[in-house]
Amino acid sequence: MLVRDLDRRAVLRAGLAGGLAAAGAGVLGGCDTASVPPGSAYGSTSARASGRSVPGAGAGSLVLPGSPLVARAEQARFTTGTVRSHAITLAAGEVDLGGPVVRTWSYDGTVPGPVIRVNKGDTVRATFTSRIPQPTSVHWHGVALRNDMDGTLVTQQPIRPGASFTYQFRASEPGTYWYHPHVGVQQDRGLYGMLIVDDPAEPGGYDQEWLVVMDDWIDGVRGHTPDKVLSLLKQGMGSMGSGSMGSMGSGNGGVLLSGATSRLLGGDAGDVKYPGYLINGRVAAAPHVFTGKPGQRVRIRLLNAGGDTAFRVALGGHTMTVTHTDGRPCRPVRTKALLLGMAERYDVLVTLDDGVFPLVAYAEGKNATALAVVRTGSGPMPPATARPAELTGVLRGYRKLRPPASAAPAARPPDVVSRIELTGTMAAYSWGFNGRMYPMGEGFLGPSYPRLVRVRPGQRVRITWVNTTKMWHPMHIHGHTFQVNGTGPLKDTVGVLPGQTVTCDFDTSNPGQWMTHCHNVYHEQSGMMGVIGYIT
Ligand SMILES: [Cu+2]
Repeated sequence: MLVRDLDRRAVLRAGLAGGLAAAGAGVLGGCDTASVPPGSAYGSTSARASGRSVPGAGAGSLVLPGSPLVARAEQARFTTGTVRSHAITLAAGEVDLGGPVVRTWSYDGTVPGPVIRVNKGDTVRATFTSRIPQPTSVHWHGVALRNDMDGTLVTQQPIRPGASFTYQFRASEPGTYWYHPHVGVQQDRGLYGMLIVDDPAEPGGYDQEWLVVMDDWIDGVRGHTPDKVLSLLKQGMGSMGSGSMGSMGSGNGGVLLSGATSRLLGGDAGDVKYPGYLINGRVAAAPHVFTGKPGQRVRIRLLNAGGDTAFRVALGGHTMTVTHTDGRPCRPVRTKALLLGMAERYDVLVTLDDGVFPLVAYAEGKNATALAVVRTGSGPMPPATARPAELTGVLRGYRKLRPPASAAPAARPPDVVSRIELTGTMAAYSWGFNGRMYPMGEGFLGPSYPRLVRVRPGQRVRITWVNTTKMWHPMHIHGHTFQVNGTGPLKDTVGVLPGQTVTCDFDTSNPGQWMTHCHNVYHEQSGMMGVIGYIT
């Protein structure tokens, strides 16, 4: 199996098993575990260091992206010395979604954007030249990379229209990642692509590999743009008039969604009614067709690149074996279907049967599907509306997913526990943490901005998300992999249902300033975002 042969040294290097965190105490200078004073953040942060009480000491100084600690952490990462260069242009223009032609923003004129693929330890050097009319940035979702290459507005100035920026970082951890802008709601246009970091030592055990990227689509359809959707949402769902739902393009009618519910999501399924749902940039009427031979084993890397839609995925006639959660190894779990919140990834293995099969992504609670097709033999194409029975066999929650012993972090009580309430309502569209909305309009945030959580290098941190809202939220932490609910899967994005409490444990082995936010792009851009700041 993949997991048995995982390179344990790589895991240690990432600090997942305490390796870099422990080593980092020396490298990074100091490991003061009782140093997060109450009141230093607007979350109810408390420090618990071996039962000691918290000193009311000073807050320390922030480790900013330009800090020597960031450069030193990069130097400590595994490297092959190989540099993989890419040049990508952000284009505004027409893209064919398999029939519908839309005007949108994309990387190199394709949706999804180019796949960036490197080996573990290679250096990614990607130059982005912007030909879109808004400032932008590129975030490398899930990668434990150097902080100044994280592509957020707390780590860099945005890339202006006409300008270029080169991201360069060591990709030291294998996995399924993706890249997208971290400015505004640009991600809900065509701006997303996959980053795959291969481990040459991993004995695949499969014959083929397929990439499956799901998306909800509205940009360029009948004059809609994600920016317009956001402004409609901010006017408040409470203002939504009745009787206008049927017609796209008349006022807010047809764009804002109410009454979409899903038991899997604990209630309200989403805010936006999309006119289309895509797999690999294609509508269901013109699906991408994967081909193979009966009996072949295929690794499928699944990504939900949507803005406001969870997808339930199944391959008709097949059972999937989950091998990776957000790019991290997990003990093999067999399931008929998987639910992916926005930004979540799963790698699965399937053994192909003989025939033609629908690979369906059901837009959870929204009564629509995206489609790809798997062909290994003769037979008619499945209908665009196919809904295989396997969709009902979905893996519920994260309880069955666990890392293998070789990848599990060493047990350790947290040094810092930060309880953060997810707050806000649909009616007011006032999403935030602990009742506070992130000040979106301020642009680049300097060191004076209050941090949601302050941590020091070498700590075990527990973030406890408490969802007080009536909606689910896929919560993402930049630059780190966390373990869900103590012994659960290793992830970087975790769905938190209404009323639920979910914990995320991670080691502070990657100094810098890291965004944490809901990956519903409209919630994020309405204020459900904050910064986890390293201090020394
Ligand atoms: Cu949210």
